[in-house]
Amino acid sequence: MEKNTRLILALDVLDSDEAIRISEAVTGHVDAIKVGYPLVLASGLQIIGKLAEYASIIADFKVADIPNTNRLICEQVFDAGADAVIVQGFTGHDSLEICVDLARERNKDIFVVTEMSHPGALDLMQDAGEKIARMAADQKASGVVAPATRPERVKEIRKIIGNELAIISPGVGAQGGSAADTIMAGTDWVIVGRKIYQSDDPAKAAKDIVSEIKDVL
Ligand code: O7M
Repeated sequence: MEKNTRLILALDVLDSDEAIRISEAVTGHVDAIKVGYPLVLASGLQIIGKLAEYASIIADFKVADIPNTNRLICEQVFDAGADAVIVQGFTGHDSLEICVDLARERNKDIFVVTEMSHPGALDLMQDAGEKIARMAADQKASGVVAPATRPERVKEIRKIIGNELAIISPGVGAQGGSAADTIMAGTDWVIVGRKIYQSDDPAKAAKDIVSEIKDVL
């Protein structure tokens, strides 16, 4: 994934025509489009190949199973044209390792969820987040997912993983996080969904976030 605008669009719309229209509109303003269950369940896995015409595709399936099942999932997602897959880290080293090995064979990326952005992540996930970040670094995953709603946690996670791994951060806009604060905390890319795809002018919404990011770099 090229690091140009440092913005990833989370495209959680349910209609494939709308997904294509928005992707076309934001071309050049985003470095990647994150596609997850909402869009894929509504429109089929082939949407990944269609959207790959506009940007790199990160498939957000938060893969969280035993190693064999994880491999079967990642193979299909890479075959469909995704450049990266997001996996959960809490399932442990073997479940992660099989995904990272497969991605390496295929020259693709794996991003590992550490601590999530919503309030409920404090119930259980936060305690495990730093250990998961360390595991992702040990396994040489491409990067981790850390919360834009808690820039101080992004800073902590950056200290743990160093500069070899990337950080991608959701929670900007609708969840209250700030793109500028998250970039300053050490994230590489912010992930933004509703603030862009629910806007009357998604291209302008994306452009505005990119200028906010550029202002603090
Ligand atoms: O900007 P939003 O809130 O409309 O969308 C945020 C997107 O990021 C949405 O697709 C969420 O599923 C996702 N996300 C989080 O919001 N918080 C997390 O902690 C993790 C993710 C995510 O992308 O996980 C990989």
